[in-house]
Amino acid sequence: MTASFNPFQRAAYLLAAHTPQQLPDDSGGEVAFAGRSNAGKSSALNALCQRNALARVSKTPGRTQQLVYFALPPVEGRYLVDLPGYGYAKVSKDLLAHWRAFIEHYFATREALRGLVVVMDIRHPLKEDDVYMLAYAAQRGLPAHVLLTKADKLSRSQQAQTRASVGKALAARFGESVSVQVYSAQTRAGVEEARALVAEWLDLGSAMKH
Ligand SMILES: Nc1nc2c(ncn2[C@@H]2O[C@H](COP(=O)(O)OP(=O)(O)O)[C@@H](O)[C@H]2O)c(=O)[nH]1
Ligand SMILES: [Mg+2]
Repeated sequence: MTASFNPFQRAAYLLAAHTPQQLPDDSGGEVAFAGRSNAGKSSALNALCQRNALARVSKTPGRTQQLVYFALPPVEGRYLVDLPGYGYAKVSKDLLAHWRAFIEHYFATREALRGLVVVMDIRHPLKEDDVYMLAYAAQRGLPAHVLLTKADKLSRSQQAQTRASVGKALAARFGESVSVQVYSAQTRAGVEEARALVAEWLDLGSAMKH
């Protein structure tokens, strides 16, 4: 069996930032992962990295309000960033305001940010907060990519239908800067496609040769 090379396989927890001051040096390259709580973001990250417990898969959503950085050894200065899950009703107003301000600051100022991945449950795509996140990226001229995850919950034809309608809505709103694919952490469908795109954004192919 030939497994294709996975540059994320050695991904390792680096730090969790609650404030902008705690972020790593803004000199490398990073790709941020966003999504509603329970959309399947942690599972999507784990599948991407071919790891079981890199990002914590949780039954109690919305607890963590921090930016979690994963390093990508042996390459230095490249990160995957797990953004806090949003859309969770039980978060207090203060925490929500703090989180919004932090995320807006992050998107507005973070030079290292190369692209945004928004993870959506394929059965509930394009909620208001998802569109906000995509708009933050678009404002910066950053590319974004949508993972329609938990695809295993739908039939093939339903998957294709949702992909097409979400693609159309995204193109109308954001033009060509946002792409979309079907994904499943459970069956690994679409994992290699996502890996290839994130690796390209991070320029990992050439970074590994040097
Ligand atoms: N069937 C199915 N369930 C999934 C998939 N991805 C995540 N889940 C489940 O959805 C729930 C939330 O997943 P998690 O990754 O913690 O979501 P997060 O809150 O967005 O990080 C968990 O019960 C996961 O097992 C998938 O691709 N297929
Ligand atoms: Mg999570």
